[in-house]
Amino acid sequence: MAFRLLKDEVARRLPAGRFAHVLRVAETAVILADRFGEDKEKAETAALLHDVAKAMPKEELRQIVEEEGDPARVLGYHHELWHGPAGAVISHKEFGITDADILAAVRFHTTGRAGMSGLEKLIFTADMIEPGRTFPGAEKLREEARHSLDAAVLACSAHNLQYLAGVRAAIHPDTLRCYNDSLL
Ligand code: DGI
Ligand code: FE
Ligand code: FE
Ligand code: FE
Repeated sequence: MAFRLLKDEVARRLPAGRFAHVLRVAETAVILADRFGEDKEKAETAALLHDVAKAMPKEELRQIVEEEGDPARVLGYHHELWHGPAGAVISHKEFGITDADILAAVRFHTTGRAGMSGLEKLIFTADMIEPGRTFPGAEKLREEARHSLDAAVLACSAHNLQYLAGVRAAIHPDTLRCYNDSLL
């Protein structure tokens, strides 16, 4: 699917504010791909699709994740974690994406995981540092992403853990593994 069509189809599925975030993630992902030698087209495609399931009703998300057997075991955790896996299913089935790396980048963009590919790291990072993110500490994460993708993943991952523990949210095993793995 051409970017233009893909963009229109993603726009159709999201409220305007969320779609604007998706476009900023795509711009950020292309910059990071350039900086760290990743495939720019794959980065843009994965970024455009990363939140494609974000506006779907919770029960629809649950059904999609259940149907594929919940391989990442997200259903026992907060429903915020369901849109990545569901988005990967939709990217494959409805957008015809077959590239396993793009699908993994969409699937794991919220939690991260151990052993991420360059593209997965890039989408995980771009989602957190796109220019619309203004949370305390965002600028520090952008700074890390100026010189090293691995340093950026570690910083984003540490930020996530601190935030989640701060609000007493349950931490998904992949979120924790992402952090531990990025220390190595
Ligand atoms: O979809 P976005 O808002 O662009 O960002 P996201 O998909 O990275 O994160 C969605 C939410 O998921 C965010 O509020 C943080 C939360 N989250 C990330 N990891 C975990 C988590 N929530 C829980 N409960 N556990 C996690 O491990
Ligand atoms: Fe997301
Ligand atoms: Fe994220
Ligand atoms: Fe996002």
